[in-house]
Amino acid sequence: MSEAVADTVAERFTELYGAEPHGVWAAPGRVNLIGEHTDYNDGFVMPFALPHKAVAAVSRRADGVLRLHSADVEGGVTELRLDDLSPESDKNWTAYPAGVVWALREAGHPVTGADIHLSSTVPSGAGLSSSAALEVVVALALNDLFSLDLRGWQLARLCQRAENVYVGAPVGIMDQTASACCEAGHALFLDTRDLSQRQIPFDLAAEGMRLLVVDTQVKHSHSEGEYGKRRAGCEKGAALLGVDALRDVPYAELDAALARLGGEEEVRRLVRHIVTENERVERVVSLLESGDTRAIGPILVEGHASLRDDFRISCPELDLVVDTALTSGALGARMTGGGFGGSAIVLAEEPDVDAITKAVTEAFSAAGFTSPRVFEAVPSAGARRLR
Ligand code: GAF
Repeated sequence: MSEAVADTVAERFTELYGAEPHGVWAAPGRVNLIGEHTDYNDGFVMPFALPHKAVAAVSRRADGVLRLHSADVEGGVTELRLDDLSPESDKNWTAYPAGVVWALREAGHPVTGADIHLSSTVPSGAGLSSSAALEVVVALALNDLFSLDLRGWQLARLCQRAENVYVGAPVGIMDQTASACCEAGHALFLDTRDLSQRQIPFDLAAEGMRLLVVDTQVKHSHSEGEYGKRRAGCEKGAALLGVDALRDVPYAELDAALARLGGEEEVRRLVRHIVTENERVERVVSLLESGDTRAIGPILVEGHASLRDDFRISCPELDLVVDTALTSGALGARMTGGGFGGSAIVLAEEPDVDAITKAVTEAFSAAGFTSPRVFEAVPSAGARRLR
């Protein structure tokens, strides 16, 4: 399948730039199974890669010019000079690939220019990391073409810097690491403090289950203020508690920590979410490792309640997916990703999938919401060279 996509993207590159690309690369979007908003608190996350991916045909240039084109956006080729790249100067999609080039050069890597044509099947604004996929595919291509010899986690760090500084979105490290490092058939247990990783086998089909993604079609953006406010609130909580990051508050000491926060009600809620969410990730990992996959369902539901009530980043559409899926027999469900819209995940027995999909679709229609997009998420490969 990858090869056909690679050929199509390479052919379009050749039409645009008049020569064949030096190579074609892919980087996927992700869903996060559990561990939400923990990544900028040095905590635990557990994403897996989607089959949906950004594909880039790329050639090296030596003249300090960057040319960018996307099959997914109206408009022609954008031409930029590397010396002119500057943070937060670009509010278009081009800021993602240009930001990666900027971050690589700023870190001292000898990138001298490139022609890039991109095409992505990761839905944008759906909480499925379409931005990280764009960043990582460009980073991996340039890593190969300029022989930079950077590892997946190093590329992820550079992509995060591109997004934080160049694009101006204060995101954590989960999405870029997921796109760069996930493996097919596995979820990635990632410690975002030191980026240590464990690939956890996650083959639901073999156990008669499915994981559905329900894209509510409510668009979100992390450069808008609410994500940054949550992040600032967590940092305030860590400062008030005298720790480097909320990761350092042990679950067993949560009550004492909350008591110390006194009247800081908003901060207390954020702290409670982060500390309990880290503990939920650890529980999910140990259940999956002991083969008790069905038992993760209720933990997903706990996670959703915490995001809805304590972190306050759900929305009526996400809550409706979770409530309807659960009353229709799902094993578990929760919002996934940054929140304020985007997607939910639903863990279900295979025979229940159609009934759950129908119930959610009908509930959306009855509520007057835009019809959701429902698809099965199969843990897929991370970033790689296609040709
Ligand atoms: C977004 C961010 F990009 C991630 O870094 C992470 O914080 C996530 O929201 C919430 O878990 O996807």
